[in-house]
Amino acid sequence: MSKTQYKQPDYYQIDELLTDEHKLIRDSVRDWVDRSVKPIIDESCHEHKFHKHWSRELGEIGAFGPYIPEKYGGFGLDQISYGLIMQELERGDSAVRSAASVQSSLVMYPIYKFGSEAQRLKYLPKLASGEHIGAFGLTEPNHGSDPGRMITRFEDKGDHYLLNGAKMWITNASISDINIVWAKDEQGIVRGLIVEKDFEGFHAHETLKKWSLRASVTGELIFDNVKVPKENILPGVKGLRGPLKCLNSARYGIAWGVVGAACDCYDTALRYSLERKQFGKPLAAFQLTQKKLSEMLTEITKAQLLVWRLGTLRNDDRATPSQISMAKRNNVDMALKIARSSRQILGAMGITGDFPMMRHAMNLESVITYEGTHDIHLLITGYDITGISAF
Ligand code: TGC
Ligand code: FAD
Repeated sequence: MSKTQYKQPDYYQIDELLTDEHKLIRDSVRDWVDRSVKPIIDESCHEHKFHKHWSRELGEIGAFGPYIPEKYGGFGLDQISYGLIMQELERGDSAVRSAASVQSSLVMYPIYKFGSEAQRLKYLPKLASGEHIGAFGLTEPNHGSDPGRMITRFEDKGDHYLLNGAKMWITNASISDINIVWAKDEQGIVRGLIVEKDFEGFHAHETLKKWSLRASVTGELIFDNVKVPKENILPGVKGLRGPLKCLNSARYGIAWGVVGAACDCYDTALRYSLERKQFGKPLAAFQLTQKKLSEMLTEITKAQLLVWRLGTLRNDDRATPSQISMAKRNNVDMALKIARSSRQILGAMGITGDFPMMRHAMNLESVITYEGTHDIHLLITGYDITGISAF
């Protein structure tokens, strides 16, 4: 089956809700994925490799900071456009969407929202073009779901800050040029610091042997008495709500992205089931196959409507963090179930790299954990409903 046969499911004609510009953006990212990701992604995963040329190309197609104003190298697009870009990238692979999520929502967004004008002008254009890669350090070896208890600290040494601690499971860790590092000051208040890769005392190591997101670089950031210039603190935010606001943007992108992975799995399974015959009939003729396909399409359609509505709320700056949590949780779970179910439709062929299901399923095991686990997002909804924190 050729990649160009891909037909995105659109059972409720959601395309009619998109503008011509949205469709143009989506189609151009889809073309890039078909040209630059699909042909090499299986090999990249086997080799545990994120291709450097992807970064420059992601910059060229507008996937880095699509909603950041053009003045800073971004594209000034709306939130639906951002979502559509993430959807197309994750149809290729979650690792490619991760690269764009981290760069856009976890590195460019905090510099744009909380940075000084000098920081914006210095860092954003090179991040937008893909010349520089960014990373976001919140999680620590002993603090994942509870980042408020982080132990990474910095002291005021008069003409600079002195940073000590470590961050773990950080996307882009060993390939990043700049890192947004969340650390506590001497009063225990969380602040954001921009740590450049050449600062003395800063080390990064890649975490290898992952069975998930193999085409993404994940690693550790270590700060051993790192001297951070005072102008590198993000002046516009104090407290845990700083990193959590960045996560709202990234979680929103994930809620869209995983729809792309689910559509890729569904589309592949549908076409395979129409071609492959057993007992003298196409697999698609069996009721049990039709049940699987019907349930997949129903769940994809619900997920598509959820993110479209969330995008319109975000365009009006009205989406709440809890609404974003609900969409992230629902859509990742939906995509993971579809990856597994569609894999079964292909029988033994489904476990090979000739088809995308196993790769998507393995990736989605990370996606259901990072940016807040499945259960943490459920507790966020529970808190919102009841007013009682059950963390
Ligand atoms: P809590 O006391 O509830 O809140 C502390 C302050 O933050 C505010 N807040 C938010 N603000 C904006 N957006 C949100 N989503 C917010 N959630 C909370 C809150 O109002 C409060 O503000 P203030 O001004 O009153 O101080 O904090 P808590 O310690 O009880 O924890 C809350 C919890 C569990 C929801 C939160 O910490 C959480 O979301 N945990 C999950 C951690 C997580 O998502 N980590 C992600 C790391 S980055 C990552 O995974 C990148 S993967 C990248 C990729 O490759 O794509
Ligand atoms: P833990 O917090 O130890 O949780 C373990 C289990 O306990 C989970 O099932 C969780 O749901 C459950 N649990 C925890 N607390 C509660 C509770 N109160 N009630 C009920 N259940 C609970 N982080 C970054 O900062 N930057 C990155 O770029 C980044 N990239 C990542 C890339 C990958 C590939 C992965 C896998 C992770 C990445 N992370 C990153 C880290 C990620 O955000 C954390 O793994 C995640 O927040 C969960 O933390 P943890 O792994 O320490 O699990």
